Amino acid sequence: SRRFDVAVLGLGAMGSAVLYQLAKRGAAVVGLDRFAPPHALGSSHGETRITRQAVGEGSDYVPFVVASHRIWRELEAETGETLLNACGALVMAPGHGVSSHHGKPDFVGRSIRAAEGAGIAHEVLDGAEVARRFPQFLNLAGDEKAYYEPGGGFVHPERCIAAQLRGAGAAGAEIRTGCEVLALRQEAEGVRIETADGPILADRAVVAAGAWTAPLLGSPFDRLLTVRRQLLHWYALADGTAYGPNAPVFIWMYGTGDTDYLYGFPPLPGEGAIKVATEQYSSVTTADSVERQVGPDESAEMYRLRVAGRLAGTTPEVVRAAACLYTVTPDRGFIIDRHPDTDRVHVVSACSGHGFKHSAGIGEAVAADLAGGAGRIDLSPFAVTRFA
Ligand code: PYC
Repeated sequence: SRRFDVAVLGLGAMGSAVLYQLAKRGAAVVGLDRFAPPHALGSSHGETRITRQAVGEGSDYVPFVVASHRIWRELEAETGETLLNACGALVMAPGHGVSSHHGKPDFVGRSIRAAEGAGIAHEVLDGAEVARRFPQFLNLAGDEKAYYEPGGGFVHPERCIAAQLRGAGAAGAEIRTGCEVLALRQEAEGVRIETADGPILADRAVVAAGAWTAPLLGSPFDRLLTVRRQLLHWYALADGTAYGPNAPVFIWMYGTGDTDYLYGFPPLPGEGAIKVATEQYSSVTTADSVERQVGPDESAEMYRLRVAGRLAGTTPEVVRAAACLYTVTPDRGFIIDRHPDTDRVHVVSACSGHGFKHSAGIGEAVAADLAGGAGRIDLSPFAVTRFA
């Protein structure tokens, strides 16, 4: 059977980007997914994902998101589709106490410093200014400090994945959907991938399997990664007038507890609803056992505890809800590295709930790393050995 330069396992945010970039470079690539991406069973669905270029999680991430915006704009020009909506991004926390986000204390301050360090256009706003410019946020404490990035906003994850898979296919990639990988073994001359449809041989494999990474690879990933069920809720708007054309995406830490926060998106045109979410780190699940239905009680509780009295014009009527998986590392950073024991296997996954905005740029960086040449970004901050 045909032998490939690279097999990419998992075609979500990261896998579709890696496949696309490798195919564009002329590599003989095959992409495998157990479902039919873009799908709603992993971590890359729900129509919108926040993007912001001053990355409070760490300035090491900034080159990825900057590259991603460039790639999405290029893809938009090629496909005529809208992938990135730069409606602005607001990150806000109370001035009293210290609020963390994604495990990073003083996330607003970190975002400001990341913007200053990378020369990203931004404004620092106080609570009064936020209230004046963004009337959708109700009952502000008044002492807020906010980071506002006019070039931030949201991306459409399913469209980005579909565009990259189409681009990969057009550049010669073979794409096998409905193809479950049963085992992966490094041999002297390459890797052998056992699938239900027979073996695949490649010089290298890129595992971008998200929540399926630990079940596939075992140690050390089974020890490092936890899968967390997160919920996305869409609430009907009784009155959308507060969400004008400049309504930003937002991360609003309204308290100082780790999960005293909600994030959300402006309503999409014609939608009449607003998508919001929070995060939880108190329970773990697995990709195969997770409850993918969202109970009405879960959306009702979210509304009561976090949305009511905070977002103008909303009602508790649930238009839609979805469960999404985070694959989380101990420091809530990423893993982009060779497998510690099998150097022909690369792991590009476990993005701890803040990966999508970086995905197109990571695809480019990983392809450059594998193929050699332009577009290299220092990947050492994402090494798996940091957890040794
Ligand atoms: O990466 O901006 C982000 C984000 C917010 C909530 C989850 N991820």
